[in-house]
Amino acid sequence: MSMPRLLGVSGLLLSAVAARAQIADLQVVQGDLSTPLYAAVPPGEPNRLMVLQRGGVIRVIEDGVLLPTPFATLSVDTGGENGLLSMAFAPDYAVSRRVYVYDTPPGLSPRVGRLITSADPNVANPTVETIISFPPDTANHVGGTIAFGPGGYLFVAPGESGSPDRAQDITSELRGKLIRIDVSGTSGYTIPPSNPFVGIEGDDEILGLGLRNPFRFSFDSLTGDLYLGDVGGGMREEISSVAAASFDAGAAFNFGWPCYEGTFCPGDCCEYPGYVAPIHEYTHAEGTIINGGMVYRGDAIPRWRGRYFFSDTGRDRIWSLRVCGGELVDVQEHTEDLFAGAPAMGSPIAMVPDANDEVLVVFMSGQVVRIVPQSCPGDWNLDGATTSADITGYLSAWFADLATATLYSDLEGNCSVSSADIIAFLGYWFDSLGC
Ligand SMILES: [Ca+2]
Ligand SMILES: [Ca+2]
Ligand SMILES: [Ca+2]
Repeated sequence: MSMPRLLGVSGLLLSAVAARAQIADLQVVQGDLSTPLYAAVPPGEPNRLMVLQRGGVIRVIEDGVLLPTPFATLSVDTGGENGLLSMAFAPDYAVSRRVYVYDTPPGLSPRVGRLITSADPNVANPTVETIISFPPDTANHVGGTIAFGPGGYLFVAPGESGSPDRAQDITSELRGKLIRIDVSGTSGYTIPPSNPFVGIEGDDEILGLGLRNPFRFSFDSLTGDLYLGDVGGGMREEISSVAAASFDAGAAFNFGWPCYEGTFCPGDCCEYPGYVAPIHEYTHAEGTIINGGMVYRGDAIPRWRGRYFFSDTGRDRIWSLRVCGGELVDVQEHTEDLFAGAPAMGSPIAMVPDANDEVLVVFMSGQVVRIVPQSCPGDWNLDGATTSADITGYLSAWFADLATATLYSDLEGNCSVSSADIIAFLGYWFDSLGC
Protein backbone atom coordinates (compact mmCIF):
# COMPACT_ATOMS: atom_id res chain seq x y z
CA MET A 1 0.00 0.00 0.00
CA SER A 2 1.49 3.35 -1.01
CA MET A 3 2.08 6.16 1.47
CA PRO A 4 -0.44 8.60 -0.02
CA ARG A 5 -3.10 5.90 0.15
CA LEU A 6 -2.28 5.17 3.78
CA LEU A 7 -2.50 8.84 4.68
CA GLY A 8 -5.79 9.18 2.80
CA VAL A 9 -7.35 6.32 4.75
CA SER A 10 -6.13 7.76 8.06
CA GLY A 11 -7.58 11.15 7.19
CA LEU A 12 -11.01 9.73 6.39
CA LEU A 13 -11.08 7.76 9.61
CA LEU A 14 -10.04 10.79 11.61
CA SER A 15 -13.03 12.74 10.31
CA ALA A 16 -15.33 9.83 11.06
CA VAL A 17 -14.11 9.59 14.65
CA ALA A 18 -14.36 13.34 15.24
CA ALA A 19 -18.00 13.31 14.19
CA ARG A 20 -18.94 10.57 16.64
CA ALA A 21 -19.83 10.83 20.27
CA GLN A 22 -17.04 10.07 22.69
CA ILE A 23 -15.98 6.55 23.54
CA ALA A 24 -13.43 7.11 26.27
CA ASP A 25 -11.72 9.59 28.53
CA LEU A 26 -8.42 10.03 30.36
CA GLN A 27 -8.68 9.58 34.13
CA VAL A 28 -5.66 10.55 36.22
CA VAL A 29 -4.39 7.68 38.36
CA GLN A 30 -1.46 9.62 39.76
CA GLY A 31 -0.13 13.12 39.14
CA ASP A 32 2.82 15.07 40.53
CA LEU A 33 5.39 12.52 39.39
CA SER A 34 8.87 13.63 38.37
CA THR A 35 9.27 12.83 34.65
CA PRO A 36 7.66 9.37 34.73
CA LEU A 37 8.65 7.18 31.76
CA TYR A 38 7.06 3.80 32.39
CA ALA A 39 4.73 1.85 34.68
CA ALA A 40 4.09 -1.82 35.36
CA VAL A 41 1.88 -4.00 37.57
CA PRO A 42 3.71 -6.86 39.32
CA PRO A 43 2.21 -10.22 38.25
CA GLY A 44 -0.26 -11.46 40.85
CA GLU A 45 -0.27 -8.14 42.74
CA PRO A 46 -3.13 -6.15 41.18
CA ASN A 47 -3.22 -3.63 44.04
CA ARG A 48 0.29 -2.44 43.25
CA LEU A 49 1.62 -0.29 40.39
CA MET A 50 5.29 0.57 39.95
CA VAL A 51 6.11 3.85 38.20
CA LEU A 52 9.58 4.63 36.85
CA GLN A 53 10.89 8.18 37.07
CA ARG A 54 13.59 9.14 34.61
CA GLY A 55 16.06 10.13 37.35
CA GLY A 56 16.29 6.54 38.63
CA VAL A 57 13.53 6.25 41.22
CA ILE A 58 10.90 3.48 41.07
CA ARG A 59 7.78 4.67 42.90
CA VAL A 60 5.07 2.38 44.29
CA ILE A 61 1.36 3.11 44.14
CA GLU A 62 -0.38 0.70 46.53
CA ASP A 63 -4.17 0.61 46.71
CA GLY A 64 -4.22 3.93 44.87
CA VAL A 65 -1.81 5.67 47.26
CA LEU A 66 1.67 6.85 46.22
CA LEU A 67 4.05 5.56 48.89
CA PRO A 68 6.75 7.92 50.19
CA THR A 69 9.44 5.21 50.17
CA PRO A 70 10.55 4.14 46.68
CA PHE A 71 10.84 0.54 45.54
CA ALA A 72 14.39 1.32 44.40
CA THR A 73 16.65 4.27 43.67
CA LEU A 74 19.12 3.60 40.86
CA SER A 75 22.09 5.73 39.92
CA VAL A 76 21.50 6.75 36.31
CA ASP A 77 22.76 9.30 33.83
CA THR A 78 19.96 11.50 32.50
CA GLY A 79 21.75 13.31 29.67
CA GLY A 80 20.32 13.15 26.15
CA GLU A 81 17.84 10.28 25.96
CA ASN A 82 19.26 8.46 28.99
CA GLY A 83 17.52 7.57 32.23
CA LEU A 84 15.58 4.77 33.90
CA LEU A 85 13.63 3.73 30.83
CA SER A 86 11.57 0.59 31.53
CA MET A 87 11.14 -2.46 33.72
CA ALA A 88 9.85 -6.02 33.42
CA PHE A 89 8.85 -8.57 36.02
CA ALA A 90 10.06 -12.15 35.60
CA PRO A 91 7.28 -14.48 34.39
CA ASP A 92 7.78 -16.43 37.65
CA TYR A 93 7.92 -13.26 39.76
CA ALA A 94 5.66 -14.73 42.44
CA VAL A 95 8.44 -17.23 43.23
CA SER A 96 11.68 -15.67 41.98
CA ARG A 97 10.92 -12.04 42.98
CA ARG A 98 13.13 -10.98 40.05
CA VAL A 99 12.65 -7.53 38.54
CA TYR A 100 14.53 -6.31 35.46
CA VAL A 101 15.26 -2.70 34.57
CA TYR A 102 16.60 -1.01 31.45
CA ASP A 103 18.64 2.01 32.44
CA THR A 104 21.79 3.99 31.75
CA PRO A 105 24.17 4.03 34.71
CA PRO A 106 26.81 6.80 34.70
CA GLY A 107 29.28 6.15 31.86
CA LEU A 108 26.51 6.18 29.23
CA SER A 109 26.20 2.41 28.97
CA PRO A 110 22.63 1.18 28.51
CA ARG A 111 22.13 -2.09 30.32
CA VAL A 112 19.66 -4.61 31.64
CA GLY A 113 19.88 -4.87 35.42
CA ARG A 114 18.25 -7.32 37.79
CA LEU A 115 16.89 -6.51 41.22
CA ILE A 116 15.33 -8.85 43.76
CA THR A 117 12.28 -7.77 45.72
CA SER A 118 12.85 -7.96 49.46
CA ALA A 119 10.52 -9.55 52.02
CA ASP A 120 8.63 -6.24 51.82
CA PRO A 121 6.86 -6.31 48.39
CA ASN A 122 7.21 -2.53 48.19
CA VAL A 123 11.00 -2.44 48.49
CA ALA A 124 13.80 -4.07 46.45
CA ASN A 125 17.11 -5.30 47.81
CA PRO A 126 19.80 -2.69 47.07
CA THR A 127 22.02 -4.85 44.84
CA VAL A 128 21.59 -4.56 41.05
CA GLU A 129 23.19 -7.29 38.92
CA THR A 130 24.06 -6.25 35.37
CA ILE A 131 22.77 -8.96 33.01
CA ILE A 132 23.90 -7.40 29.73
CA SER A 133 25.21 -3.99 28.78
CA PHE A 134 25.97 -2.22 25.54
CA PRO A 135 29.14 -0.23 24.81
CA PRO A 136 29.27 3.32 26.15
CA ASP A 137 28.56 5.90 23.47
CA THR A 138 26.35 8.90 22.85
CA ALA A 139 23.27 9.34 25.01
CA ASN A 140 21.27 9.05 21.82
CA HIS A 141 19.07 6.27 20.36
CA VAL A 142 19.61 4.02 23.36
CA GLY A 143 16.27 2.23 22.94
CA GLY A 144 14.03 2.03 25.97
CA THR A 145 12.13 -1.21 26.45
CA ILE A 146 12.70 -4.66 27.88
CA ALA A 147 9.86 -7.18 27.89
CA PHE A 148 9.32 -10.87 28.43
CA GLY A 149 7.78 -12.48 25.37
CA PRO A 150 6.80 -15.94 24.12
CA GLY A 151 8.90 -18.75 25.55
CA GLY A 152 9.57 -16.71 28.69
CA TYR A 153 12.58 -15.07 27.02
CA LEU A 154 13.64 -11.49 27.63
CA PHE A 155 13.57 -9.19 24.60
CA VAL A 156 15.72 -6.05 24.50
CA ALA A 157 15.98 -3.50 21.69
CA PRO A 158 18.91 -1.11 22.06
CA GLY A 159 19.04 1.64 19.43
CA GLU A 160 22.05 2.24 17.20
CA SER A 161 23.36 5.10 19.40
CA GLY A 162 23.41 7.51 16.48
CA SER A 163 25.59 5.38 14.15
CA PRO A 164 23.21 4.02 11.47
CA ASP A 165 25.63 1.43 10.03
CA ARG A 166 25.61 -0.44 13.34
CA ALA A 167 22.03 -1.51 12.66
CA GLN A 168 23.17 -3.93 9.92
CA ASP A 169 26.38 -5.14 11.61
CA ILE A 170 25.64 -8.62 12.96
CA THR A 171 29.06 -9.37 14.43
CA SER A 172 30.28 -7.80 17.66
CA GLU A 173 27.51 -5.21 17.59
CA LEU A 174 24.23 -5.67 19.44
CA ARG A 175 23.07 -2.08 19.07
CA GLY A 176 20.38 -1.39 16.49
CA LYS A 177 19.03 -4.91 17.09
CA LEU A 178 16.17 -6.80 18.65
CA ILE A 179 17.87 -9.31 20.91
CA ARG A 180 16.40 -12.31 22.73
CA ILE A 181 18.03 -13.88 25.78
CA ASP A 182 17.18 -16.41 28.48
CA VAL A 183 17.62 -14.91 31.95
CA SER A 184 16.09 -17.78 33.92
CA GLY A 185 19.47 -19.08 35.17
CA THR A 186 21.13 -18.14 38.42
CA SER A 187 23.19 -15.34 36.86
CA GLY A 188 23.80 -13.63 33.53
CA TYR A 189 22.00 -15.02 30.49
CA THR A 190 22.03 -17.86 27.99
CA ILE A 191 21.03 -18.01 24.31
CA PRO A 192 17.67 -19.45 23.24
CA PRO A 193 18.67 -22.36 20.96
CA SER A 194 16.32 -21.23 18.18
CA ASN A 195 17.89 -17.76 17.81
CA PRO A 196 18.70 -17.31 14.11
CA PHE A 197 22.49 -16.84 14.28
CA VAL A 198 23.21 -19.80 16.55
CA GLY A 199 25.78 -21.98 14.77
CA ILE A 200 26.36 -19.53 11.92
CA GLU A 201 28.07 -16.15 11.52
CA GLY A 202 26.34 -13.46 13.53
CA ASP A 203 25.93 -12.75 17.22
CA ASP A 204 23.76 -15.35 18.89
CA GLU A 205 21.72 -12.83 20.88
CA ILE A 206 20.25 -11.26 17.73
CA LEU A 207 16.67 -11.99 16.65
CA GLY A 208 16.13 -8.90 14.49
CA LEU A 209 18.28 -6.13 13.02
CA GLY A 210 17.92 -2.87 11.14
CA LEU A 211 16.54 -0.75 13.98
CA ARG A 212 17.21 2.93 14.61
CA ASN A 213 15.71 3.80 17.99
CA PRO A 214 13.01 1.26 18.92
CA PHE A 215 11.95 3.11 22.06
CA ARG A 216 8.81 1.09 22.86
CA PHE A 217 7.74 -2.41 21.92
CA SER A 218 5.34 -4.94 23.44
CA PHE A 219 3.67 -8.30 22.93
CA ASP A 220 -0.04 -8.93 22.47
CA SER A 221 -0.97 -10.67 25.74
CA LEU A 222 -3.31 -13.02 23.82
CA THR A 223 -1.29 -13.97 20.74
CA GLY A 224 2.30 -13.13 21.69
CA ASP A 225 2.69 -11.11 18.48
CA LEU A 226 5.28 -8.33 18.61
CA TYR A 227 4.46 -4.66 17.97
CA LEU A 228 7.42 -2.31 17.78
CA GLY A 229 7.65 1.41 17.18
CA ASP A 230 10.91 2.68 15.65
CA VAL A 231 11.55 6.40 15.97
CA GLY A 232 12.47 7.88 12.61
CA GLY A 233 15.11 10.41 11.60
CA GLY A 234 13.89 13.35 9.56
CA MET A 235 11.26 11.55 7.51
CA ARG A 236 8.97 8.83 8.86
CA GLU A 237 7.79 7.20 12.08
CA GLU A 238 6.96 3.51 11.84
CA ILE A 239 5.39 0.51 13.55
CA SER A 240 6.28 -3.06 12.69
CA SER A 241 4.44 -6.20 13.70
CA VAL A 242 5.86 -9.72 13.75
CA ALA A 243 3.77 -12.82 14.43
CA ALA A 244 4.89 -14.88 17.41
CA ALA A 245 5.14 -17.98 15.19
CA SER A 246 8.01 -16.28 13.32
CA PHE A 247 10.26 -15.93 16.38
CA ASP A 248 11.47 -19.53 16.13
CA ALA A 249 11.37 -19.86 12.34
CA GLY A 250 15.15 -19.67 12.11
CA ALA A 251 15.64 -16.45 10.12
CA ALA A 252 16.45 -13.00 11.49
CA PHE A 253 14.00 -10.16 10.80
CA ASN A 254 15.43 -7.09 9.15
CA PHE A 255 13.50 -3.93 9.97
CA GLY A 256 15.36 -2.02 7.27
CA TRP A 257 17.30 0.83 8.83
CA PRO A 258 19.34 2.60 7.51
CA CYS A 259 18.35 1.87 3.88
CA TYR A 260 14.69 2.28 4.77
CA GLU A 261 13.02 4.89 6.93
CA GLY A 262 9.47 3.56 6.99
CA THR A 263 9.07 2.37 3.41
CA PHE A 264 11.02 5.37 2.09
CA CYS A 265 14.59 4.95 0.89
CA PRO A 266 16.66 8.14 1.22
CA GLY A 267 19.26 6.55 -1.11
CA ASP A 268 19.10 3.18 -2.80
CA CYS A 269 16.71 0.61 -1.36
CA CYS A 270 18.55 -2.48 -0.13
CA GLU A 271 17.52 -6.06 -0.71
CA TYR A 272 17.73 -7.15 2.89
CA PRO A 273 16.99 -10.84 3.52
CA GLY A 274 14.06 -11.14 5.92
CA TYR A 275 12.98 -7.54 5.37
CA VAL A 276 9.93 -6.64 7.46
CA ALA A 277 8.07 -3.66 6.01
CA PRO A 278 6.31 -1.47 8.57
CA ILE A 279 2.66 -2.23 9.25
CA HIS A 280 2.03 1.50 9.59
CA GLU A 281 4.02 4.68 9.06
CA TYR A 282 3.46 8.41 9.03
CA THR A 283 5.44 11.45 7.98
CA HIS A 284 6.61 14.32 10.14
CA ALA A 285 3.60 16.28 8.96
CA GLU A 286 1.58 14.05 11.34
CA GLY A 287 3.99 13.41 14.20
CA THR A 288 7.65 13.38 15.12
CA ILE A 289 8.39 10.76 17.82
CA ILE A 290 6.47 7.50 17.60
CA ASN A 291 5.81 5.78 20.89
CA GLY A 292 4.78 2.14 20.69
CA GLY A 293 2.02 1.04 23.06
CA MET A 294 -0.04 -2.09 23.67
CA VAL A 295 -2.74 -4.31 22.25
CA TYR A 296 -5.98 -3.74 24.16
CA ARG A 297 -7.40 -6.91 25.73
CA GLY A 298 -9.50 -5.34 28.50
CA ASP A 299 -13.22 -5.65 29.23
CA ALA A 300 -14.31 -2.02 29.61
CA ILE A 301 -14.41 -1.14 25.89
CA PRO A 302 -15.16 -4.34 23.92
CA ARG A 303 -15.18 -2.56 20.55
CA TRP A 304 -11.46 -1.89 21.01
CA ARG A 305 -10.45 -5.46 21.80
CA GLY A 306 -7.49 -6.56 19.69
CA ARG A 307 -6.55 -3.01 18.67
CA TYR A 308 -2.97 -1.82 19.13
CA PHE A 309 -2.76 1.58 20.82
CA PHE A 310 0.19 3.89 20.23
CA SER A 311 1.02 7.56 20.51
CA ASP A 312 3.29 10.31 19.28
CA THR A 313 5.34 11.91 22.05
CA GLY A 314 6.16 14.99 20.02
CA ARG A 315 2.59 15.88 19.03
CA ASP A 316 0.49 14.46 21.90
CA ARG A 317 -1.56 12.25 19.60
CA ILE A 318 -3.04 8.80 20.30
CA TRP A 319 -4.18 6.28 17.71
CA SER A 320 -5.06 2.62 17.48
CA LEU A 321 -4.78 0.15 14.64
CA ARG A 322 -5.78 -3.42 13.99
CA VAL A 323 -3.55 -6.04 12.39
CA CYS A 324 -4.99 -9.30 11.05
CA GLY A 325 -2.99 -11.96 9.24
CA GLY A 326 0.01 -9.66 9.15
CA GLU A 327 -1.93 -6.92 7.33
CA LEU A 328 -3.08 -3.54 8.56
CA VAL A 329 -6.90 -3.43 8.77
CA ASP A 330 -7.44 0.19 9.82
CA VAL A 331 -6.09 3.11 11.83
CA GLN A 332 -8.24 5.33 14.04
CA GLU A 333 -7.20 8.47 15.86
CA HIS A 334 -8.44 8.93 19.45
CA THR A 335 -6.76 12.22 20.34
CA GLU A 336 -9.84 14.47 20.27
CA ASP A 337 -12.01 11.92 22.05
CA LEU A 338 -9.50 11.23 24.83
CA PHE A 339 -8.15 14.71 25.49
CA ALA A 340 -11.52 16.52 25.47
CA GLY A 341 -12.08 17.69 29.03
CA ALA A 342 -8.93 15.99 30.34
CA PRO A 343 -6.54 17.90 32.61
CA ALA A 344 -3.52 19.46 30.90
CA MET A 345 -0.86 16.83 30.26
CA GLY A 346 1.59 16.12 27.52
CA SER A 347 4.31 13.95 25.96
CA PRO A 348 2.88 10.43 26.18
CA ILE A 349 5.90 8.17 26.71
CA ALA A 350 4.39 4.72 27.42
CA MET A 351 1.10 2.84 27.10
CA VAL A 352 1.01 -0.20 29.35
CA PRO A 353 -1.65 -2.54 30.77
CA ASP A 354 -3.07 -2.09 34.25
CA ALA A 355 -4.06 -5.10 36.37
CA ASN A 356 -7.23 -5.55 34.26
CA ASP A 357 -5.55 -5.09 30.87
CA GLU A 358 -6.99 -1.59 30.56
CA VAL A 359 -4.66 1.02 29.05
CA LEU A 360 -2.48 3.21 31.24
CA VAL A 361 -0.81 6.17 29.55
CA VAL A 362 2.34 7.59 31.11
CA PHE A 363 2.86 11.29 30.35
CA MET A 364 6.30 12.84 30.83
CA SER A 365 4.51 15.92 32.15
CA GLY A 366 4.04 13.97 35.39
CA GLN A 367 0.89 11.83 35.18
CA VAL A 368 -0.11 8.21 34.93
CA VAL A 369 -3.57 8.12 33.37
CA ARG A 370 -6.10 5.36 32.69
CA ILE A 371 -8.24 5.26 29.54
CA VAL A 372 -11.80 4.80 30.82
CA PRO A 373 -15.06 4.33 28.91
CA GLN A 374 -17.57 7.13 28.61
CA SER A 375 -20.33 4.83 27.46
CA CYS A 376 -21.78 1.46 28.42
CA PRO A 377 -20.54 -1.44 26.24
CA GLY A 378 -24.08 -2.06 24.94
CA ASP A 379 -24.55 1.58 23.85
CA TRP A 380 -23.29 0.87 20.36
CA ASN A 381 -24.37 4.18 18.84
CA LEU A 382 -22.92 6.17 21.77
CA ASP A 383 -26.03 8.25 22.38
CA GLY A 384 -25.98 7.71 26.13
CA ALA A 385 -28.87 5.22 26.24
CA THR A 386 -29.12 1.48 25.76
CA THR A 387 -32.05 0.87 23.43
CA SER A 388 -33.14 -1.39 20.57
CA ALA A 389 -31.43 1.10 18.23
CA ASP A 390 -28.12 -0.20 19.54
CA ILE A 391 -28.99 -3.78 18.57
CA THR A 392 -30.02 -2.61 15.10
CA GLY A 393 -26.85 -0.52 14.82
CA TYR A 394 -24.61 -3.35 15.94
CA LEU A 395 -26.21 -5.83 13.54
CA SER A 396 -25.77 -3.44 10.61
CA ALA A 397 -22.10 -3.03 11.53
CA TRP A 398 -21.80 -6.82 11.74
CA PHE A 399 -23.39 -7.36 8.31
CA ALA A 400 -21.25 -4.56 6.86
CA ASP A 401 -18.15 -6.32 8.22
CA LEU A 402 -19.09 -9.48 6.34
CA ALA A 403 -18.76 -7.44 3.17
CA THR A 404 -16.01 -4.93 3.93
CA ALA A 405 -14.02 -6.64 6.71
CA THR A 406 -13.35 -3.47 8.68
CA LEU A 407 -13.86 -5.70 11.73
CA TYR A 408 -15.50 -2.91 13.76
CA SER A 409 -17.98 -5.50 15.08
CA ASP A 410 -15.28 -8.02 16.09
CA LEU A 411 -15.87 -7.67 19.82
CA GLU A 412 -13.70 -10.68 20.65
CA GLY A 413 -10.71 -9.13 18.90
CA ASN A 414 -9.90 -12.37 17.11
CA CYS A 415 -9.86 -10.96 13.57
CA SER A 416 -13.03 -12.82 12.62
CA VAL A 417 -16.68 -11.77 12.48
CA SER A 418 -18.98 -14.57 13.57
CA SER A 419 -22.13 -15.32 15.52
CA ALA A 420 -19.97 -15.35 18.67
CA ASP A 421 -19.59 -11.59 18.30
CA ILE A 422 -23.37 -11.12 18.11
CA ILE A 423 -23.84 -13.24 21.21
CA ALA A 424 -21.16 -11.21 22.98
CA PHE A 425 -22.85 -7.95 21.98
CA LEU A 426 -26.26 -9.09 23.21
CA GLY A 427 -24.63 -9.97 26.55
CA TYR A 428 -23.17 -6.46 26.82
CA TRP A 429 -26.49 -4.97 25.76
CA PHE A 430 -28.42 -6.73 28.52
CA ASP A 431 -25.74 -5.87 31.06
CA SER A 432 -25.91 -2.24 29.95
CA LEU A 433 -29.66 -1.86 30.47
CA GLY A 434 -29.11 -0.67 34.01
CA CYS A 435 -25.98 1.36 33.43
CA1 LIG B 1 26.49 -17.11 15.67
CA1 LIG C 1 -27.49 3.91 22.39
CA1 LIG D 1 -14.87 -12.23 16.53
